[in-house]
Amino acid sequence: MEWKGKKVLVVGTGVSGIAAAQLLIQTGADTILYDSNEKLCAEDIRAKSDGLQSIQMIFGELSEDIINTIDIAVLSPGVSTEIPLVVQLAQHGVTIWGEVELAYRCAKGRLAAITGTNGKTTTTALTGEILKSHFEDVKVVGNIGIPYTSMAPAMTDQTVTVAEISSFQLETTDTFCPDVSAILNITPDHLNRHHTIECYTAVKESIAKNQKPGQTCVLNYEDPLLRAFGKTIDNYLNVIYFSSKRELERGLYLRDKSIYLAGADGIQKIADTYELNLLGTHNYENVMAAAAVTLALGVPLEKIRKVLKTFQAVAHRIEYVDEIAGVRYYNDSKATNPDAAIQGIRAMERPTYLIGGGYDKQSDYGDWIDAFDGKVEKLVLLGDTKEKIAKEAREKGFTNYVMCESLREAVAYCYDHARPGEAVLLSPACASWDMFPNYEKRGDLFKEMVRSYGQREV
Ligand code: UMA
Repeated sequence: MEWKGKKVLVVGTGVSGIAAAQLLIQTGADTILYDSNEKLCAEDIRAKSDGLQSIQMIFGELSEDIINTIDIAVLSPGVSTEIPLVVQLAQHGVTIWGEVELAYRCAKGRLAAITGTNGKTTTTALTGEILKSHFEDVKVVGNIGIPYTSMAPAMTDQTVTVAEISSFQLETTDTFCPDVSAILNITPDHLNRHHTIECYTAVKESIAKNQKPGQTCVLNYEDPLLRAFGKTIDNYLNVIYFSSKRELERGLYLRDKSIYLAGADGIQKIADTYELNLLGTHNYENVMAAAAVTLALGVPLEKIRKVLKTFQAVAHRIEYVDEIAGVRYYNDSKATNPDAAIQGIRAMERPTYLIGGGYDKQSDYGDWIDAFDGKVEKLVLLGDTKEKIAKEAREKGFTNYVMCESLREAVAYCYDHARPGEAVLLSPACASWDMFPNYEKRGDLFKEMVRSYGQREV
């Protein structure tokens, strides 16, 4: 490995940092594991992670003396390239890679990489299931929760990998080059990190930046940014479009509740939407993207059709939890931005107690509030953004909200007030990081509370 014997600094001790450090140690790098959180304890990290017994760990400040010794820094996705430490490392001539870049340099076999503002976890999970129906060795990695570095050492030339790749991860790629890339959609998100929609779009589109002639890029034809991007790459890449709004001469499209593939073999039906366990137009787009990616990797259409009929929605995405005293509870904790939350409220067919608010990513909530469409019985707000959302709601004439201090209080409020025939939806339109380590923990607490109320009713 090109980093053998080099001094490598891993920044972040979350799942990515730990996996990156383990890979580096196995492959002969002189590794330091660093985290800006000075409250962390080396013994705790060693106790829960194999192979880190003799690694140097530093928390809090990183001294100039140490920085001077570093050859390569591997950043966790949550670490921005703009923080003073990373700027300082770059000024010292240190090579900066993301955890994904490190993994890619070590990985083998073929790779499909999926990005987009929304739908990437569902699409990646579905793509993984389809690939598993045809290939022996399939790995599903990335933002979905399994660090790419944790799987890379076990890959062979026969491995087929599907990676969910976030904008945070793309920011620090260099040679990363998937055989098949897919960009599902681009709407404003993570603007506190990427600043402008233009920068965010450029980062998302960089998933295809190293792709070579003949490789494939799957794009949503109905996203104006992506259609424009397609025109800039279709002279050398195999661009496959999908559309939920019109028939395409070539590509995949939704028409009259069926999904079709139009290509060299004419028009073939892939599935009727009633056969799918995924609901909503956004999910049909995810299905089309997964089918396009797996077709490009050589999976026969018949196998794709079979998996589509059995695949279930992923946890935390408009996930039905329980019905208690005539009230249905749904967990959409994965709606970490307004666009995803719009899909959550659109999917509701009952008057809804909507729990929203969380970490401030400087989003605009106007379109989300417009999508309430008379369905929101009460907006139950919490988190850093609660005042901001309340203000935007008032400006739009929506005043039917209450403020809560915690998710526990919000769920209790909904349980006390929602009546039979109504629904309670946790769909925050914000990340969870003001109150939880991640959206899964937020959704798990919601489900745990709902289930405990269910027990009470029995
Ligand atoms: N840290 C620093 N300095 C910083 C920032 C963070 O030292 O400037 C430290 C923190 O103190 C903490 C650690 O870094 O100890 C956390 O690292 P991390 O935030 O990168 O989290 P990981 O546990 O490594 O998880 C990451 C992804 N997290 C983020 O992108 C914020 C996970 O995506 C991903 O599943 C995992 O890698 C495996 O690839 C989560 C996510 O919320 C699900 N992603 C965002 C989204 O989907 O919208 C992009």
